[in-house]
Amino acid sequence: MNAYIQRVIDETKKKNPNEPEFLQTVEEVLSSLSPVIDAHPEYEKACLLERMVEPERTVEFRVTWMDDNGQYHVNRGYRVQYNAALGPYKGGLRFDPSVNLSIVKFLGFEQVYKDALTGLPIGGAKGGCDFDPRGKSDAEVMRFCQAFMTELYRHIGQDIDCPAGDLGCGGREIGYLYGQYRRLVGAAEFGAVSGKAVCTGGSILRPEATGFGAVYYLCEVLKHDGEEIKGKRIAMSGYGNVGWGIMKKAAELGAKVVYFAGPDGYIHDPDGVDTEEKLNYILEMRAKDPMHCQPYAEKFGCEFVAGKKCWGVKDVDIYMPAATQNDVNLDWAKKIAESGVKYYIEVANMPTTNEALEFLKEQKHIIVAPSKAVNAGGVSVSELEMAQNAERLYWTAEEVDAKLKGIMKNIYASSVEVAERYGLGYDLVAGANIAGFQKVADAMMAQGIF
Ligand code: 2IT
Repeated sequence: MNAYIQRVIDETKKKNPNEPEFLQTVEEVLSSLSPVIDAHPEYEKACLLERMVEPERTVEFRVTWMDDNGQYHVNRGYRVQYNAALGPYKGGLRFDPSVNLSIVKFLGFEQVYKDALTGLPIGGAKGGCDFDPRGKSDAEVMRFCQAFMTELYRHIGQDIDCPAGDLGCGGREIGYLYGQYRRLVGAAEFGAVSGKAVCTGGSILRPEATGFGAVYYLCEVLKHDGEEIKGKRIAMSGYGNVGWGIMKKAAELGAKVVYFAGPDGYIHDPDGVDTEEKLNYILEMRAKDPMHCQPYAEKFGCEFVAGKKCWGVKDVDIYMPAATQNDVNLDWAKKIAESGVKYYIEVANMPTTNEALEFLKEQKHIIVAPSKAVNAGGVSVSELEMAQNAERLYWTAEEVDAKLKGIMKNIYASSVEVAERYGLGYDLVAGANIAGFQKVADAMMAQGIF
C-alpha cells in the first residue's frame, strides 16, 4: 500500500480509538486508493487525505421528548457534516438504539463518496439518534421528531444541508421532521429535507428509488456477463423500504426474490415475492411489527427458518445483503463462496466486514459490487427532489425513473472505466472508491486548503 495512505490510516486509528465502524470504512476506502495517490504526489503536500477523514463539522445534541404517559426521555442526536466540496451536505438520519458517533461517522464518510459517484452536486453528511421508533405510538414519534428538529433546524437548510431518511426514519418521520422545520423557519423551504411525501413537496418514486436503483445497477453487472435479469433468483436480507423496492423491481423485470431474511430468521418462498398481494402484505407486516417476518410464511404457506441468515443457500443466482452493516462476516463469506453463487451485490451501507469483503473479492468465481455504488439511487432521487423543489414543480414518475436509470448506468460505467484506467481490471469496489474520491479530490484541490 502507498506509504501516505498507510500513515493516514494509522493516524486515524490513533485519533479515533473508540470508533470501530468509522475506522472500518476509512480503511476500506483509503486502502483502495493507492494507484490514484501514487499518481498525484501533490495530494500529500495538500494534506488531502488527512482533511478528508476529518468531518468538516460534527454536531451532538440533546433530544428531550415526552411519551404518552407523560414521562420524559432524553436521547442523543447527531449530525456529522462530512464534506461539502461538491455541494450542500446530503445524507440520511438513522433512528436506532445502536446509533453512536462511530456509526454516524462511518455512514457520513461513505456518504461523501457515494454522493460524489452520483455525479450530482451534493456533499456528504449523516445524522441520527439513539431513539428506537419501534413500539412507539404515532404521537410519541411526532413529539420525538419535533424535539429532534427543534435543535437540528439551525444547522440545515436547502443550500446548507438536506437530511433524508435511513433506518428507522421513513416517510412518517420525515413528514413530522419537515413539518417542524417549516414551522420553525416560517417558510416552505422544501429543499431542506428530502424523502417527503409527494403531497408535501416530495419526489415521486423516492421510496422505491434505492431498491429500483440497485436492480438497475445489477442489470448492468449482468449485461457485462452477457446475462439478463429475467429468470434470475435472488436471496436477500432486509425487507425494509430498500428490500421492498428490490422485490418490486425484480418481479417487474421477471426475476424473483426467493429468500429474504429479517431479525427473526429467514423466509424461503420458491415462487418468489412476485405478486401485488405478497408485496402489499410485506408492507402491512412491517408496519405492524418490523421485527418479525415469520407471518409471511404462515400467510403464504412457505418455509420459515428461525434465527438464521440465508447466506450460503445454493438455489439462487444473486445475493443481496440489504439489511444493515456487518451482516456478512468471514464465516458467512466462506459459506457464500462455497455455495457457488456468482453475484454478491452489496446494498445496505457496509454490509460486509473488511476481511469478508477482501475474501470475497479474492474468489475468482464471484463478482462483488459495493453498496456505495449499488444503493446510490436513493440519494440520487433525493437530489432530484431538491432540484424539483428549486424549480417549484413536480416531475412525472417516468421522468424520475429515466433519470434514475441514467444515473445508475453512469455510476456503473464510471466505476468500470476508472478501475481499468488504473490497471485494476474489472474491480467494481475499487472503481467506485476511486471514481468517488477523484471527484471530491478535484473539488477540494480547486477550493484551496482549509
Ligand atoms: O444511505 C443513504 O444514501 C441514505 N440513507 C439516503 C440519503 C438521502 O439523502 O437520500
